[in-house]
Amino acid sequence: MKLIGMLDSPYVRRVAISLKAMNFSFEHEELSVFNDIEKMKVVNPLMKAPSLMTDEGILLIDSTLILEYLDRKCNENYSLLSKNMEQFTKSQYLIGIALTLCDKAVQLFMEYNRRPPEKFYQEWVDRINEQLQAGLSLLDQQVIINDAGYLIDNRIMQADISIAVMLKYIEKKLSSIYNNYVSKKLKVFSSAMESTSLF
Ligand SMILES: N[C@@H](CCC(=O)N[C@@H](CS)C(=O)NCC(=O)O)C(=O)O
Repeated sequence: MKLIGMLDSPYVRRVAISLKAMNFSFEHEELSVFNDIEKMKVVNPLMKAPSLMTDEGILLIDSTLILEYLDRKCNENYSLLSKNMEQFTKSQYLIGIALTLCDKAVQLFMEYNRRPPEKFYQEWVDRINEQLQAGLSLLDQQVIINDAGYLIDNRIMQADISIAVMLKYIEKKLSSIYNNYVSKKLKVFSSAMESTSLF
């Protein structure tokens, strides 16, 4: 399998970390959707990352669909989604918040770094800021770190990975949001995850 995309993308990173957690061997081609457009178009004409080329030569797009494919393919001991319905539902809930926060964080970064200043869209930026603050506050209320240091089970699962990569993206790209709106509990969780060998 080959993963295509840059690790500064939270979506690419969640797939890369999950591939390792699921014990897959894979190649990684670090192509940027902005700086390597011509090479990217050859791999994926839709110019989206992550893209995953399967061993059968099928190109999968969208981190959640890629992870669903990998979860079905992996040895079930390495699955990152619980078979227990209560844990699974909690996990999907937390991943939903994490992915929405990823979307909003990427959109805000684009507003500040890609949109021409004369086209700056203040109402949209205000809306995204409100969504980021609401999502981070909700996440803080909903996250319970267990004695093993994880959120769903006694080992790392997809919710842990998705929340951790989202927090790191915000820390690196939107430091004022991170400093002002990410709770102490979430910062401690992020540091703990980032210090593990998978990350
Ligand atoms: N929902 C998608 C989002 C992926 C995404 O937006 N990736 C960005 C890079 S961080 C991208 O491909 N941007 C280029 C574009 O949207 O045209 C996923 O989970 O994979």
